[in-house]
Amino acid sequence: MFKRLILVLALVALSAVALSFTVVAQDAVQLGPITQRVIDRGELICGANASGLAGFAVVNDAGEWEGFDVDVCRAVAAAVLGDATKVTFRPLEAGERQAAIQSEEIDIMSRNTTWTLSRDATWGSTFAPTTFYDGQGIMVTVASGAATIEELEGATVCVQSGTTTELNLADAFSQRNISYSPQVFADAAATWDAYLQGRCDAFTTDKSGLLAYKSQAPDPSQHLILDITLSKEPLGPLTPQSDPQFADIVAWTVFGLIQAEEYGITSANIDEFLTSEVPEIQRFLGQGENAIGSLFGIANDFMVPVIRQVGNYGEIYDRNLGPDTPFNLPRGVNGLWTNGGLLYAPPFR
Ligand SMILES: N[C@@H](CCC(=O)N[C@@H](CS)C(=O)NCC(=O)O)C(=O)O
Repeated sequence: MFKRLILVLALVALSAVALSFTVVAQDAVQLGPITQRVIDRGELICGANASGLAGFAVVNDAGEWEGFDVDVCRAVAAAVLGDATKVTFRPLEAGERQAAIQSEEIDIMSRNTTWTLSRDATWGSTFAPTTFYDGQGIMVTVASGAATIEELEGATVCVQSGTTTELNLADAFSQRNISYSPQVFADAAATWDAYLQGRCDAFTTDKSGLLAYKSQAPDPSQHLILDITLSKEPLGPLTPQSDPQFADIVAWTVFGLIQAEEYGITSANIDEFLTSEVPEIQRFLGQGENAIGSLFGIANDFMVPVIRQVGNYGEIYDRNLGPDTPFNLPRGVNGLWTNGGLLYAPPFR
């Protein structure tokens, strides 16, 4: 009898402790200013590529934004608002990016933007995990006869200002003692037009950008992307640094896209996974008693609308850059770590 009383008292004490933890956990989650304003507005404002970058950010014939970078913003809208369509895209030229992040006229930027130390420090931004590992390349006309960077001695190179491209170009040529003259333009369309009009011998940007531009050339077969990579260009979304919680939401949405691919969870089969009894899957999808999204103050099962409406990383990649697109770009370093690539998500626990 006495033992039973002790047991009951112990259980009561334990549940009181558990209850107070629950209360503490709930109290602790206050929405940060960006998450709050996105929810109040019912829409995410996403900085995007201004001139349209095929495969990454273009407005299609139906007037809708589409592309790899666009889908990253759609995924974040689905995570925070449960609706991937609630995004307004704000076109940004390369040189407009710092001001757009600093003034917070955008909530997030997903615009072929390279993560660098100086941007992290001086833009007042927080970079999310890299969504596309890229590198800078060089394109020339087949007519130029050049096949290597060394053959560009004395060449004129078209490049856009406000980019890492402009800085890397100087490094790459001076390091090899190759003389060149840069033709620098503030907007992408002018840079590309100058190259097409023969005002430059070469055009340089991220290799993803080169593929996009080449696909839009009047005759793509007249252009050659040299077999050289000048730099590392880790591209990904970034947010103003005023709201670390929102930055975490963006980071974990990106990780969630990667993790969903690793688990084989797709927009087509997600319902089967919702009833999975595997603890790891239940946690990832915020099912049962597992606190996941609620720890950020958003829907506990935030990854469910993301995967259902936008798909996992592999689906996003294939839809925009994969075998059924004009790019047919192999995954390479943008594969999962389990396939020898660089994509790796930390545990959802
Ligand atoms: N990843 C590089 C380059 C990004 C970049 O802006 N590339 C140009 C290629 S011409 C572009 O997309 N411009 C489009 C625009 O400014 O609208 C960076 O972050 O600086």
